[in-house]
Amino acid sequence: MAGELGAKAMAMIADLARHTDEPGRLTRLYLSPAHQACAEATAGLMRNAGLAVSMDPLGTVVGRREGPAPGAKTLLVGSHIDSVVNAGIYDGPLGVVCGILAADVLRGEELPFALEVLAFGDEENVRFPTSLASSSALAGDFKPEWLDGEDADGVTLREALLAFGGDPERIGEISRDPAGTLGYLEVHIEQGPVLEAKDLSVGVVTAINGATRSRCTVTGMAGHAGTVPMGMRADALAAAAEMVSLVEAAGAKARDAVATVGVLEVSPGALNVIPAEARFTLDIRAPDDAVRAALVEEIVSGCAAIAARRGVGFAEARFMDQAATAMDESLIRALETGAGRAGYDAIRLPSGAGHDAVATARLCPSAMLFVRCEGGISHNPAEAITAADAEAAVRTLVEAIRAIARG
Ligand code: HGY
Ligand code: MN
Ligand code: MN
Repeated sequence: MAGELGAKAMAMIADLARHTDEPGRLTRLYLSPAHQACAEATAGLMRNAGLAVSMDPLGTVVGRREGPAPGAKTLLVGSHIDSVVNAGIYDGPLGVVCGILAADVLRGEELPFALEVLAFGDEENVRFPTSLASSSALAGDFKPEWLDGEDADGVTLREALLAFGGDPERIGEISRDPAGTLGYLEVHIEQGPVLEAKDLSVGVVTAINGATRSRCTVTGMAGHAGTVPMGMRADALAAAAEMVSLVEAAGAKARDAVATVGVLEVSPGALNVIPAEARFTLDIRAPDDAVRAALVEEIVSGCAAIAARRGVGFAEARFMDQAATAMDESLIRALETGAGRAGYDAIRLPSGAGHDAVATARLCPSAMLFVRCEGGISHNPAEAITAADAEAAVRTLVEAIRAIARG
């Protein structure tokens, strides 16, 4: 049943969805003007919930409620406000909005810890070759070389961060003291079909699949499409096409794994020029790290063999190697208790998608609450949830925080 909290959540998410870099569809990449505007709007929502707001050197918006006494531990609640290209509006913002609404509900109640709501800016890692950069910084895992990574226009993360108002020199200040951090909770759409199939509003995540991501370059030789005989070509695109088929076949064969080429760019990109270069991305995931490592090896060596046979170059630049990450049992139980007290059944289920909780789990106990989404669709403007399920998420989160407070 949709109540006031569900309606508020849907309105807040719709409000944040207005901030896009591409009119007519939602694209909000890390450190873009739309990210800046969305961060400011998120700060306003946090202030309305009674939180003291700041922005950290990487652009994460932090809303903080102080603990009962100096030195009290901090419970972190959050998710991300960056998006993929032509995104849905719930992937990320749902978790930030649920955290803000929970803080608002709990405003008058004593808590034995401080509470922070975080809106991370680089979870999707679509713009720069990074790996959960903004949440990794909390765990002290920000890699300095990420600052030199470039986007499609050749802008470095450092340049974009300075233009955003961030501070590359103060990133070290973001890392948190594990001893002072109670844990991290993240509410997120399931991005899969399980909860809908079981007719459940919410579920609790057991573990998050491991992921490997790379940018690959195939180097051939430009030539005249009308004069170079087929057997004398170094066609970068034809080679890449064979590699893409290899990726799909290997992913389909491996146990519980997925392998995707999401981006393929060709240059010079003229119909009568034999392609000189093809650039594509690899995204390879599995719940079992050994299965993923073997699949990565099979794909990369397979691409190299295709390149050798065709007389083209092949280079793989890996920028993510995230191990599979188990969620914290005691926080899993707190979320289950929360769901029960809020009046919802919940199951445990794994996450095929990556999340900021992978990074925070290197800092503190972390756990995630999944929310049913229509058809399991995500990374697609058709992404949808109901106000009733948003209500279930906020109420479950509030009760889970109360359960943690009761110890
Ligand atoms: O790609 C993912 O798994 C997440 O949406 N960043
Ligand atoms: Mn997400
Ligand atoms: Mn996503």
